[in-house]
Amino acid sequence: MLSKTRISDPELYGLVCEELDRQEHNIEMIASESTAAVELMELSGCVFTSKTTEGYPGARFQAGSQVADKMEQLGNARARALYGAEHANLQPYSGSTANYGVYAAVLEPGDRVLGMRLDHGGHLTHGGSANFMSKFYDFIPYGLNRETELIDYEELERLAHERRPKLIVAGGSAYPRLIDYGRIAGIARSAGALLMVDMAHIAGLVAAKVIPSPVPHADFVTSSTTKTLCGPRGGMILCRAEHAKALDRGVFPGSLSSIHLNIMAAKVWMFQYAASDAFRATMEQVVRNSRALVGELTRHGFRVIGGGSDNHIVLVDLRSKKITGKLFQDALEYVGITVNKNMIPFDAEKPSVTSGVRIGTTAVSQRGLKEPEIVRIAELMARVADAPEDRAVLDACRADARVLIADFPLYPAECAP
Ligand code: DSN
Repeated sequence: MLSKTRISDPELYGLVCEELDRQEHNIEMIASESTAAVELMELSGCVFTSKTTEGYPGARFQAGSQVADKMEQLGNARARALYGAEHANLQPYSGSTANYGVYAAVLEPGDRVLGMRLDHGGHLTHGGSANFMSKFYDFIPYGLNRETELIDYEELERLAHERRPKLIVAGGSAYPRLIDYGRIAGIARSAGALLMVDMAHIAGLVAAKVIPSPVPHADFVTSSTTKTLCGPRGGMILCRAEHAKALDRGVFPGSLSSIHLNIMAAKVWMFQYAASDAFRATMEQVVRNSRALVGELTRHGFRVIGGGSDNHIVLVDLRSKKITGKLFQDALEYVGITVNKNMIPFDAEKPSVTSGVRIGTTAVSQRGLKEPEIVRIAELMARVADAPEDRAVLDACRADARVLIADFPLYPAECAP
């Protein structure tokens, strides 16, 4: 791969090599990341890149779209089969634009929407004040119960009945436990609201049937395709047949234009892979690794938000260690363990500092790391937390981290990009 770029743009080629080297030698634990299969990179750069098309199969705005039609139909069929969904739309460019597609399909300016607070584990596009959606719609936030650190379903129900939203949005980007979709669907029905579940983070675990699916409960299910689903950087939406027409209009022309057919091709491959036994085994290991990490971090004196993890996310409260999320993130990065600082519920720190970190187990599980390696990673994290500014300790941890990850190549030697 990149044999032409190496000649035509050595400077850029060098940066790609540098990034490959970084990924190869670091322990990547950003919860929204996965490692792209070689096929995903091949397909993301395939000839579909050159084709412009808008609209839907059989009703395009550009000629020459017959092959694109077949490809999109194949992908839609695979997505529907994988998730048991009545309708699929693979055109969104990302999880965020998937959410915009649903909003465009069902909301009018000023409509009310209930979404989980960003600082309690929701997402910017669920009503975050910095996101431009909040200028158009009347977002009302719900959050977590202070004691359990689980979704406060009573508050959600009360808000739904008092504020009568048109749409309830469930799901988030830093929620480590299962969500009771049946309960939220019941609340939505009783309040006359539609339900959208954003399963961006957990789409792979759902596909592998390792955790419960929101699809039977929700009117719309949105997702990015790059997190636990381990696909390309893109998005998708599933919905009930009754909403199919409105949804498709909400995506195109409602919120997006021409399709990224090359990325769509990679999604089509991803759906086939996500139906395989190998993928299921990886997803099972993702959850086992998260649970092992919870156990080990707790043993080392960290406090885990929500009392544990049912998915790929471990959200850690660092206050018992008397360090901030930023300091811990930066110290771990130096050591070669990549995580991100993250607000914890009712956090007193600023978003740029935070009292927590979010750790994800998808990419390390893809590389083959299992519980024994998680024990070693947790121990490294504990050593770093105890001396985050001691260069000698960090250097020793860095050496140990490199030894640990060296046994788990990122790509087989014969197909390294
Ligand atoms: N929402 C961001 C995250 O979860 O990291 C990006 O996808």
